[in-house]
Amino acid sequence: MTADPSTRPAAKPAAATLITVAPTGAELEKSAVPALPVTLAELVAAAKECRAAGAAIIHVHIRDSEARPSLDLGALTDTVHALRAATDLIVQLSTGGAVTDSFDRRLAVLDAAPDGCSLTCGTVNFGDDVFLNPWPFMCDLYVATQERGVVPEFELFDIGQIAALHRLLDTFGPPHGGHVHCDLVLGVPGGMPGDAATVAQAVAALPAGATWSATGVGRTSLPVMFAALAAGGHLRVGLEDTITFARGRPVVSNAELVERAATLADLAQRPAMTPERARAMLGVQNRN
Ligand code: KMH
Ligand code: ZN
Repeated sequence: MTADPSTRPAAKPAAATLITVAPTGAELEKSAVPALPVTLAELVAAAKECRAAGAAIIHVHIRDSEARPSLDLGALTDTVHALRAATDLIVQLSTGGAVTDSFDRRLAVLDAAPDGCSLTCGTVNFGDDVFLNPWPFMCDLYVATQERGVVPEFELFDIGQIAALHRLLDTFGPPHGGHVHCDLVLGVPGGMPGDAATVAQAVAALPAGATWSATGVGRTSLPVMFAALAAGGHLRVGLEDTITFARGRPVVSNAELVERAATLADLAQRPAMTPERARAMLGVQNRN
């Protein structure tokens, strides 16, 4: 890693909270989680509700006609257009896809011309599976984002991936838009644990000037949310990561997770950020 955390200036706490909603993911079955938006109509409806509740970014995975995860380019392009027509949310497409997706198909996601995309900074055990992100693929994807003018969000599932992020920036320079924004994903079985100490450890290792959000998978959702707010970070919520609102009570909709995040952000005196303000922070171009 290039930066010694002890010599970096303390990050200025953000005055507002960027809320990202990850409504669908690639892992859950619609039959097991009926609230999961899997059609374009369901996704657009969820996006509108989540925007009204305080979200500024939507992290998108799509499903095919049988609700299976898909990276179909035509459908991704239609999805980007539909979300833009219906909301002013920043549209971030997943390049992680499902663990079974090939690198070529994951790279081709950028052809759908989203505002942003996820870029995971290393391979990680993912439950019983492996989520593959070898260094050459990371490089190809990063350079493609720079060439296409897509703003990457660096997904970090483990502390070691932060070293890979530093290496990427040192090798290829800053991202499109000029600003580094990361998403700490904690609590994945095989990744970093979802607790406050790990949030603090990860944040201390991030590149100077980077902004970050955090999401805790499953039962780590609330501890990670509180830790992120306490440490001046931003939030990601949604059914991709959390299907239980409280013990024994399934999540009813993505919007209720965004509402809860926005309420906590209000209490922390850092209310939800508008998409317009998020665009300025992240270096995402205005579409108009
Ligand atoms: N579905 C996971 C294998 C991303 O969207 O970039 C990967 C994932 C990360 O969800
Ligand atoms: Zn995802």
